Amino acid sequence: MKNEEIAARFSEIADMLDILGEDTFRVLSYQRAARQLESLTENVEDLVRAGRVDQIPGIGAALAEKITEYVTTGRITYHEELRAKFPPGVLDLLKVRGLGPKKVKILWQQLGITDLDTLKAAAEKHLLRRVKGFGEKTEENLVRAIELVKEGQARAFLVDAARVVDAITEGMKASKTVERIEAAGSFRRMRETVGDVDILAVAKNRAAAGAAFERLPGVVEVLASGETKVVIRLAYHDYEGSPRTIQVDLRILDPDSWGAGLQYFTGSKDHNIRLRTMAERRGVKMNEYGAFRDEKRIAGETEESMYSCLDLAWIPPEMREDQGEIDLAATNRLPKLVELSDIRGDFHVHTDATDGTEPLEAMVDAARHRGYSFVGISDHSVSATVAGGMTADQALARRDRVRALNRNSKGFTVLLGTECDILDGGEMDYPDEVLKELDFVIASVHSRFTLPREAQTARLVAAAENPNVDILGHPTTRQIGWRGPIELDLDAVFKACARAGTAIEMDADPRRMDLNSPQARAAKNAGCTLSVDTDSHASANLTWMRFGVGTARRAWLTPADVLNTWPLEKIREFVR
Ligand code: DGT
Ligand code: CA
Ligand code: CA
Ligand code: ZN
Repeated sequence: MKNEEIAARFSEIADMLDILGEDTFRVLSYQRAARQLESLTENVEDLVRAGRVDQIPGIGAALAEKITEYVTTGRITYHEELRAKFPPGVLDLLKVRGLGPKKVKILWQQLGITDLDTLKAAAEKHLLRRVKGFGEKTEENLVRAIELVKEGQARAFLVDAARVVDAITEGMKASKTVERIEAAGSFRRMRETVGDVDILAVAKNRAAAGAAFERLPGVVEVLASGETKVVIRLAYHDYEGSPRTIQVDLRILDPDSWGAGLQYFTGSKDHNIRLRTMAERRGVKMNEYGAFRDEKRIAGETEESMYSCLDLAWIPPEMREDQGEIDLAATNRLPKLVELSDIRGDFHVHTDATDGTEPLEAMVDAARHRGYSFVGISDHSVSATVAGGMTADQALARRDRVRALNRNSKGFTVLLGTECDILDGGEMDYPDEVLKELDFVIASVHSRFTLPREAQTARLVAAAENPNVDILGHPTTRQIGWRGPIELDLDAVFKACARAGTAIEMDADPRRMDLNSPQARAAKNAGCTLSVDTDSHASANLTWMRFGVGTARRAWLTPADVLNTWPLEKIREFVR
């Protein structure tokens, strides 16, 4: 939808006006409009076509015109005019945690800092601490915060890579130049971020396939254009609506090398090196064209053949990280990994009662349409003020509404829970009597991220040990490109969870992926149960489950390890 793209532009306009010191009222009106567009469930393109843009609450004639302009031309002239007033790079400064328009204005106009690199250099040379509003602590934090932004910019979120892959696959299929097409690389292995997208294809006419690839919508640059390999840079909007680019490699394979190519270009590099070493010991040479013994080809057409020629079972791509998977494949002990179709529900779903954008009933319907048998509603508790947390009374008042929904739905159950804040010392934000009344409780940290390691660990351990807490939400609180993990002895938290029978979340919000796959694997090995949730704030976010499951597979989890694959009766027992 164009909604996010326009919202991102309005919000950038607000920031630019703010930096330029323009009228607060105008800044606020763009901010408000951006929020309206983000929470709008209708597609703005439909509203423009129906001539109903000015009916969006909070959008006056001037803003309606800009929305129409973007939908019809793909640009907002006013946005571009404002952008021209800024050296490229200045707006990147706003992506740094701790920097708002006021501080960016000072950095740019008083110190002449116009991009992340010069800002980092200035912070390292301690040039900022004397500036009003900065100080020593801010300066120290900035260096790490800038690194996080740069890491975030260098790699795409998995959800965005998936959209790029889908668009390319559809575009190439529509061009009718390829007989076969599939994504390999880190995307196929479901890494939480993707450096570049690797696409493999089979084509009778290679030149025609290459040409079609170079002409795909969004191509901004052709970096290489050969018979077997074409490399492009593609523009796309990330899931938050911000414009970005990504490199895409297309490799055109011979049909009898398809399996070899798929195996080779899926990686990981470490997995491939281990495999090749094993092959060499058996006198087999392996490369992207096939497997060969004494110049004789023994495999290559299918990926299975590349493994079976070494007496190995086929290894799921998510496991190919050289973490012991080849030994398991050699002895037929590969785990039966959890699959998307095993998932019976989602515990972490917000509604418009707090910071979600859709009513409870809409989220419930969307979950039911995914074929789930339950959904857990987990809105914020009162201390989560920025997220519009609910009082205990408000939380409990929804019980009747949920009972009514459950009375009228066969085979589908709404569980009414909470995402309850963990307070400074590990106490819960709602009293025990309230937590007991709810079907389940996710406990999460949303404040005091900088507590020292010992205190932070004790805080999470206390929450995990609270008998009313069922799931520890996004345990490290890291956000890719924004905020590092809290200082924590994760092993101690895992032990506490295993002991207390509290599940640990794998939050599949694209920025969070928290726990990530190595952490989740450690949690499983410590005896914990995991809950793979989307932390949805809109019904469209429920689709993130695919990536949560991908990450769970990277952690070698089986359905037994994942709470939300269990039958509802067993789940009820667990949360009781
Ligand atoms: P990325 O793009 O940073 O997210 O990670 P990958 O894993 O997609 O890495 P990429 O795009 O450089 O290469 C794709 C796959 O191709 C990689 O996973 C394994 C294979 N590959 C690339 N270069 C080499 C190499 O020098 N040796 C071996 N054995 N495999 C390679
Ligand atoms: Ca790649
Ligand atoms: Ca690549
Ligand atoms: Zn949360």
